[in-house]
Amino acid sequence: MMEPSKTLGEFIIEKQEEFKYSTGELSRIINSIRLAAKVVNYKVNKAGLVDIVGAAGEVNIQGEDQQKLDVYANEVFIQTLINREIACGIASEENDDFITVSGSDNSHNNKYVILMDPLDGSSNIDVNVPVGTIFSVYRRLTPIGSPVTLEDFLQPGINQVAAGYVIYGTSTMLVYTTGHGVNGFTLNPAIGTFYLSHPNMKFREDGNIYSINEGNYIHFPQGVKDYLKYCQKEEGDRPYTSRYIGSLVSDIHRNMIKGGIYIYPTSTKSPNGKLRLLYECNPMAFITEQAGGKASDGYTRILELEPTELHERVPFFCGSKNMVEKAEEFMLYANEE
Ligand code: P6P
Repeated sequence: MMEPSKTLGEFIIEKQEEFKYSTGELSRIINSIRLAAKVVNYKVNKAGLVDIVGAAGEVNIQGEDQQKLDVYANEVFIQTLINREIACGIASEENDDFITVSGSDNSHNNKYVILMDPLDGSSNIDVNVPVGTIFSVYRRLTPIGSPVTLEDFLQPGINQVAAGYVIYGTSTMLVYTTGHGVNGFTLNPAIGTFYLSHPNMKFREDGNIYSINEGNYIHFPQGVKDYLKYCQKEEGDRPYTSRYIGSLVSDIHRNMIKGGIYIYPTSTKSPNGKLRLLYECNPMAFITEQAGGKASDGYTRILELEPTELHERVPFFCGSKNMVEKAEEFMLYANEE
């Protein structure tokens, strides 16, 4: 008989000793993400029933004020993290400034800062396209017992102690790393339990999928234009296939499984790119590297970039190692001309 898959809870207990800090802390971090993901999943999957649940900003038939789903998701993740007494600070795409969490005893004794994009790609909800939650976890730098400061959030990605994403798709998955590989858990909605469905996820070194919004082609840097022409040329295993969902978590999740590269470059419309370094690029880069892939801004490793602002944007090249390196070659060559 097939061995029943391990649950997320059993996996956390089994892997606890890999988390280099206190034993209970990783559990509390991932367990709070797990709970919030189930709550948000329920709401996201109901979103299509607008006339029953009501569209955002309207009052539904129960007379409840409808929140925008990304606002709702933000509140669920923030409150769940606060309740678990694990975070001393939280930063979110939905909040201009970071949130100081003093703890129930007002001691500021919690040790971790969590940065997140609570519902990335939320504009896709109305057209039933998968969306995601992205989270990134650091140990605070400033003394325990004092209020968290901006310095605790502006850490390079190499300092992350955990990172992951939830993808609300045809099935809901939680995929995360604590620096010892990447594992994916699929929710069984009938019983509300996540099961280990994708152990030790790996990016293929090569792939034939490129994910980029070619509608911005004329605004791209020359190196990106040259790389796209390379992808589309009849030679060897090319032309590659273009697949772009417009939902970062979905595009990277597919590329990790099938092999591929995701690019959001600078453009004249987005001179620093569109994606946020701290709570989109760094966590996805940590996961990508842990799965054997590569992530850069076209020149420099994402995880080594020194952040200067909470919501700063960077160009993002992420995916199969050989594909990212080929794209970086074109970026370098174009700069030398
Ligand atoms: P564009 C969603 O808004 C997002 O942040 C990512 O999830 C996605 O990959 C990208 O932006 C899509 O941006 O400009 O192609 O619509």
